[in-house]
Amino acid sequence: MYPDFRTATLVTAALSTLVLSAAASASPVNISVKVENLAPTNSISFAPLHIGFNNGTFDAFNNGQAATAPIISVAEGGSGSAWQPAFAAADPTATRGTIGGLLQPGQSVSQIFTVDNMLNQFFTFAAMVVPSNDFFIGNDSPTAFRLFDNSGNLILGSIGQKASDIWDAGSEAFDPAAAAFVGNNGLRTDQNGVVSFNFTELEGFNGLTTGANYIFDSQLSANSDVYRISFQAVPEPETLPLMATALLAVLGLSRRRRTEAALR
Ligand SMILES: [Ca+2]
Ligand SMILES: [Ca+2]
Ligand SMILES: [Ca+2]
Repeated sequence: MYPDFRTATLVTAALSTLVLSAAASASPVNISVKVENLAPTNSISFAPLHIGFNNGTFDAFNNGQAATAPIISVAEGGSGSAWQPAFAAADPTATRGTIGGLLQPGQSVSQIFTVDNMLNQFFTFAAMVVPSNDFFIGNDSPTAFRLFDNSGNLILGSIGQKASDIWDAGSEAFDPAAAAFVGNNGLRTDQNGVVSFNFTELEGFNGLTTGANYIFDSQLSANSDVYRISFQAVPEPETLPLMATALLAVLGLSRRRRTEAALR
C-alpha cells in the first residue's frame, strides 16, 4: 500500500524537523583542520600545532609581557606540556588537541575534530618555530579568530601567518648550540625578556644542519607567508541513517494504525 495523506504529512513533518535541525547546525559538528608550512624550501619548520576550539577565555600570553609557563612549554621545545593543562583549567569544555608532527617547508597535515559550535566559537593555536630557542606562532588575543557565528555556521575559512607574525617568547637567549633542531635544545640561558615579534633572528641559524638533514636558510622577509590553518565542515555520515530511521518509524506507525483500524 502507498502511504496515505496522513503518513505523507507525518513524513514531511519528520523530514522538515531533521532538515531544520541540520540547517540550524545543531552541535556537535565535525571540522577538518588542515595545517600547511608555506615557508621556502630549507627555511623554518614547525613543531606540532596545539589547538583549542574554545569559549574565548584562555589567554596564553601577552605581547610586551614576560612569557609564563604555558607558552614557554610551546616556545622552548614545542611540547605544550603546560599549555594544554592551563587551557583545560581555564576552559574545561574546550575541544583541544595537537595536530601532526614536525612540519617541514611544503608539508601539510589534516585532522578532524568534533566541536560544539555553540559553546566553542573561537579558535586558539600555538606551535614552536624551528630552528629556534623560543620562537612560536600563536594568537595573542583569545577572541582573535571566531570560527562560528551565533547560529553555529562556520564563518572562517583559514588563518594565515606571515614571518612578521612570529613571536620570540623572550624566555631563552639566542644560542644556536642550545636551539631546537640545530643544537642541544635541553640547554638554555634565561633571556629575562618579554614576548615580542621577531623573525630576523632566525637568520642567525643560516648554514646550520637541521634535525631533518637540510641546511637551514631563513630567506624570510616580513611579508613572507609561513603558515596556514584551514577549516572545513565535514558532512556528518550519521545524517542519512538518521533520516532513514525517522522515515521508517513514521511508516511503521502508520502501518500499525491501519492494521489496528482493520482489526476493529
Ligand atoms: Ca594575550
Ligand atoms: Ca629568545
Ligand atoms: Ca634550548
